[in-house]
Amino acid sequence: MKTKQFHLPLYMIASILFGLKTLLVYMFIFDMSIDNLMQAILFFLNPFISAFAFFGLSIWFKGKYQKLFICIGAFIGTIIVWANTMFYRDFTDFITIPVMFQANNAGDVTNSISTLFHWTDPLLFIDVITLVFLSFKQATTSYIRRKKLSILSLSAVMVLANLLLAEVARPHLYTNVYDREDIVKNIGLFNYHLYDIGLQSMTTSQKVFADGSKLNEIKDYVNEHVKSKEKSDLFGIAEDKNLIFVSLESVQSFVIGNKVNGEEITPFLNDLTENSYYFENFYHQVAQGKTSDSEFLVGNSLYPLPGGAVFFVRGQNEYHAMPERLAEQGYSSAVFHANDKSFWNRNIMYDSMGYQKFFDETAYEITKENSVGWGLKDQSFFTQSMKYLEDLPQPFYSKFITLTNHHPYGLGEEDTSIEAFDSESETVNQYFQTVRYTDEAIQQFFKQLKQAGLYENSVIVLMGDHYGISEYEYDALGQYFGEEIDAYDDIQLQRVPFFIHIPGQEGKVMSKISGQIDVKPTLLHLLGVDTTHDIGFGTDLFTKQRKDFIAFRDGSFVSDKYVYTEETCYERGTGRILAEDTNSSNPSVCEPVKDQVQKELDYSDDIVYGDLFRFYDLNDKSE
Ligand code: GP9
Ligand code: MN
Repeated sequence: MKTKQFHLPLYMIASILFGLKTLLVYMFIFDMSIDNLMQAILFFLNPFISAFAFFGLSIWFKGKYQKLFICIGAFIGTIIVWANTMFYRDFTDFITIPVMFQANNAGDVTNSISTLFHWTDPLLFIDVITLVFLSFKQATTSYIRRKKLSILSLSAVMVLANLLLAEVARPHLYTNVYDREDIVKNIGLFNYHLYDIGLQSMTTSQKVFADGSKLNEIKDYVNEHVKSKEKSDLFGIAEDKNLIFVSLESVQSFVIGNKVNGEEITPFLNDLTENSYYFENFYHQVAQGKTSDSEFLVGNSLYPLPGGAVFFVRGQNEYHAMPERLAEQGYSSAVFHANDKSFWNRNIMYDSMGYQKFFDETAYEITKENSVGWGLKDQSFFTQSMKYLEDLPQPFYSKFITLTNHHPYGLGEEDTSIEAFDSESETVNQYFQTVRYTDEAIQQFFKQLKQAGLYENSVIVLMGDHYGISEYEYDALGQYFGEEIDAYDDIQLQRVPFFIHIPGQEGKVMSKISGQIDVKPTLLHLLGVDTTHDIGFGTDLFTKQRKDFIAFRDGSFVSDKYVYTEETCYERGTGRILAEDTNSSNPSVCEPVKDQVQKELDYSDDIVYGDLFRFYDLNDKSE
């Protein structure tokens, strides 16, 4: 009986093992930068503090229930860590509550999940197995129960100290959140999840208490800082023409005009830059909602949300989206996308945005032969779409969303036209081949439009929806570029192609910075639609006087002169560091823009969370 005294109590063993495991995940899976000494200390300690605070609770239970609490707790905790590692590999981000409710997407991501799974993942459960084993072996730990109040106080003090010191390591951590990584590395993964739960409940109550009063302030801001005062020369140039918009899955700008193994990656798109308006510094601005966020930006000229996909979180709001605005001008509208209609909650959100038709996977004949990866191959997708497109009442606004160039970028040999790249990452290697496939699919679609007699009378817009190669693959992508990819390069890599092809017009390469937020006013103006009363945060890209920054959801931005990311201000073009303002007492030239970016993101969130367009009648010109 005496030896029992030397036993480390099970909750202590659990805290050490679980803490250590979480720390290893921080170090080897999550790519988190350490900004200062305090942060380094918290980074190493917070996994143990959280684990101790949690497993310490076990001593409030008696006998075998203590062990049960510890084992089940460790198991559930491990599932949470594991889910985050899988999610991180794809999104370089942490799970949020709204993302979890996107469960309908689960079926479709199984393919990706199997590639995101790593053979080392089962090792995450070693501590759980050890704890179960020790529970059977170790004598009862109930003698510890006498200490329960001291353990509880110690936990509370440690957690509180962690939360307070985090504010020292990263000032305004809780009030000015733009990067979930900041929260995780300072207060830990589990506290982050608790924080997220609190945040989500707050935003839900925001809608309940919202009224329209904020809209006037937002409208004044938009009129003063966002909208151009004059019309562009191209206003109305495509009046009454059909608008054919193609969302190019995961296509980034770096492939345009570039080669792999000596061969052009996108020969058709390269040629298209010669006779289209091609925006070479156009940035995607999506957050966790990926493709759906890009659709949201384009449709509304509003920013996506800081957590979760707005398609899910606010799928039933009132919007004044492109299809609705165009319907007022007599346009019909349709979306073509050969996937499950509920993916990204599209069926619900498309109604809210005013799309009249949605040709989802049930509209297509999908066989083993004509599909790969996520489903129907793009070439068959376009071919099968033609009959529906030809039947649409004209003028129409149609949106096509491609799918083949989606992570993990698998393609059968019969569809592969160029050699894979040679690096340590299969994802990167195959990416070039599936991008080429998309290029060929677009070329074929142009031909089909000409054959159907639709080409001449349409404006064709092509846009990359978001990045295809995540940060997780930057070592391999760096091999392609022949240099390491740093934070500045990362922002440059968020450029996606944007083409406006107006048959009969020469076009031009446009170099000024631009982004998905600008698409709605730009296209509506080309079609001659007045947007004086619209509220949005983008500018017509053909006007001279324009807002001079592109904001990203995490608060970083690109402006004409500067690039601001990861709390560092760079000179745009050279990448020279101008200031590393990890604390606010060291202001930099980026500061004024940074404040405006935050203001705009907040205004956009006010509109979306508060569902403020409920209170705004676009057609009541007295507003
Ligand atoms: C799914 C497709 C891909 O329908 O749009 O979505 P993503 O994973 O890129 O957001
Ligand atoms: Mn996508």
